[in-house]
Amino acid sequence: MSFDYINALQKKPTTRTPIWVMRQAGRYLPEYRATRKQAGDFMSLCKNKELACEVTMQPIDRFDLDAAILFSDILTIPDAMGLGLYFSEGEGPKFTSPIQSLADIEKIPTDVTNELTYVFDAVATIKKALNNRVPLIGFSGSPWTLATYMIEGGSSKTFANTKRMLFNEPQALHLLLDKLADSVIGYLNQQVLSGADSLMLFDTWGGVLSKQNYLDFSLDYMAKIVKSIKALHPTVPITLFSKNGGKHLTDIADTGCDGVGIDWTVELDDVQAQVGDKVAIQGNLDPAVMYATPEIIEKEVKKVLSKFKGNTGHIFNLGHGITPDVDPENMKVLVDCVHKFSAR
Ligand code: 1CP
Repeated sequence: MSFDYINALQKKPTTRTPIWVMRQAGRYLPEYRATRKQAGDFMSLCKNKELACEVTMQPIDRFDLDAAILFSDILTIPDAMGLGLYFSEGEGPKFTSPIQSLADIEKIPTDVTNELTYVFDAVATIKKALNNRVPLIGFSGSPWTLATYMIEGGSSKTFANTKRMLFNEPQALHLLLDKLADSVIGYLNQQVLSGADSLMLFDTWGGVLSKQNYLDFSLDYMAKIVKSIKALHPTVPITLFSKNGGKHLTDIADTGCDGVGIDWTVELDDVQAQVGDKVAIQGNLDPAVMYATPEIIEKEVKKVLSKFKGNTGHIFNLGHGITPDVDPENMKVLVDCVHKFSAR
């Protein structure tokens, strides 16, 4: 099997620039909204392997995408650690028992793979349904990003509690991050054993840290995960994505990862000049371009493609997830334009 998505990550020749889109399965698709309604709530959808498989396949059936991504969430690990995850309508994720002290951190378990078998079952079910059409991406949140949700008790704008712990009790935060890194290693290892062909770490909130704090509290733990997974599965490509991480790209590329995800606040040619010899680059169309007309989308796609030099090492994506109010027809325009204008 030869896939442009895997080949691009490994800098092998590709027939065209591969594309997948963060949140490609989700609320912008009417068929997703229907399955989600059938499941009841979001976590029930994640915990039902047939329905998780169904929504993973929906964008693959509709568009000519080059990879599928497991339908799940990054908050499965904190949920398995006993924090009580729930989704309140319109408010995003919440925890009934957020982390408030060192004592809370000492109590949480590290080996949670037994609580996450529903995720591995979903991976195996999706892998079978894909029947080698396209590769399957497994994923986890980064320890830092997971820690922010666990300490804030949900989404946050200021990360006040997490940063308070970072400055007042750095050792407590390091203990939590250590436990999370070990959990993530076990989690990703099981995803590969169940059929994931490639892995991605979402560090959505890495960009809110200063340089040294980013290195110490986010990147170090991602580097540990990369090293451990590479020792177990040397040929499985790993992509790291720190949103707003433009200042840290050379540090990220030095972890031994295969791909670096970038958002739209950096220029693809600058990034390629910095790290293009070491890693493949994933990105970086502004997700808001998806609100524009097909003609504008085509123009913006050409702009991104023209910034990358060479025939491999670029995986097209948005700089962050596709938003729920995008017209699905524009997703088709995007995918087809990327392929049409990058054919070798
Ligand atoms: O109502 C619904 O249907 C729930 C919306 C939703 C969806 C579709 C959530 C809740 N999660 C997901 C799926 C999801 N989440 C995937 C599936 C695969 C795909 O990409 O198609 C993935 C990879 C994630 C990862 C995820 N969850 C991240 C990292 C990536 C990113 O977007 O930055 C984060 C931060 C989360 C937390 C989360 N889960 C859900 C929401 C709405 C959020 C974000 C909350 C916030 O902004 O803080």
